[in-house]
Amino acid sequence: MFETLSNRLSGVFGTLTKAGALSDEDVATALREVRVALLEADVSLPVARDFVKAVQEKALGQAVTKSVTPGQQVVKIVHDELVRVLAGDVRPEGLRIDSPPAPILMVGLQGSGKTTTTAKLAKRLKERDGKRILMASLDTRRPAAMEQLAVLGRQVGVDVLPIVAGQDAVAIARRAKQQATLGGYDVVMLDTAGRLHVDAELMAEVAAVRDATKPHETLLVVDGLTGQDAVNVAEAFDGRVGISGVVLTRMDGDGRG
Ligand SMILES: Nc1nc2c(ncn2[C@@H]2O[C@H](COP(=O)(O)OP(=O)(O)O)[C@@H](O)[C@H]2O)c(=O)[nH]1
Ligand SMILES: [Mg+2]
Repeated sequence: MFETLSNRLSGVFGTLTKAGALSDEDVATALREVRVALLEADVSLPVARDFVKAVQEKALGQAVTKSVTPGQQVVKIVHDELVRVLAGDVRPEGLRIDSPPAPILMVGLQGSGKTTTTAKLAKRLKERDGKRILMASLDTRRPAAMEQLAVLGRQVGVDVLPIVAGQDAVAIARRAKQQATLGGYDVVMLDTAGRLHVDAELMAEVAAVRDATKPHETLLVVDGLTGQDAVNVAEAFDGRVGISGVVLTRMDGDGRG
């Protein structure tokens, strides 16, 4: 996403900085192209519109077209505004993992990267923060899912709750929490089953696990290539289950998203 976007913006800015004196018209044309570049990078229409409006106001306020290097000024305004939008106003807090064992519930659609992210996060908490982690797979739907987490656990050197055949998600979650208390773990990570789409059954199961375990964090894992639909998924999960954070996966992927 960022490569495509930065290529497009470089093109727009190249024209601007070469132009020397700028008319209001030049600025308006450039901003139209900025808007198209944002939309092509799958930025939502309201965000792109607000962005261009904010840049426009700042550009007019600083009487850009009368300055000596108008093109560079517009580029700087766009740059500052991009930084502002991407960074947001709030600094992210750390995970609430004091008062052990702290349950972290991982939720999301099937294939979004929950199991992979569970192992990645466990590795990081172990290595960077020196925490003792227990991971448990609540995915009773896909036969290989529990084994997948067990394999990842061996890879990153993190304990995984032993598999007991026939237990449902809530029973496994209870067993995981109990095991984490007895074993003196700092964090117990609960990797849930996903669905292809948001549906009532999935939400009911995740909500039941939440009620049984009282997670300190509920992290929604979303495939970063989903684009705008990620917002709908996040709203659905937040409305029904309540989420405390979002993890975007496949940011190493190409193109949109
Ligand atoms: N490229 C890439 N692939 C990922 C990433 N996260 C997960 N995957 C892959 O996506 C597939 C589904 O991931 P998985 O963790 O099993 O998803 P789950 O169904 O939500 O548990 C696997 O093949 C993972 O290797 C990521 O950040 N980047
Ligand atoms: Mg999984």
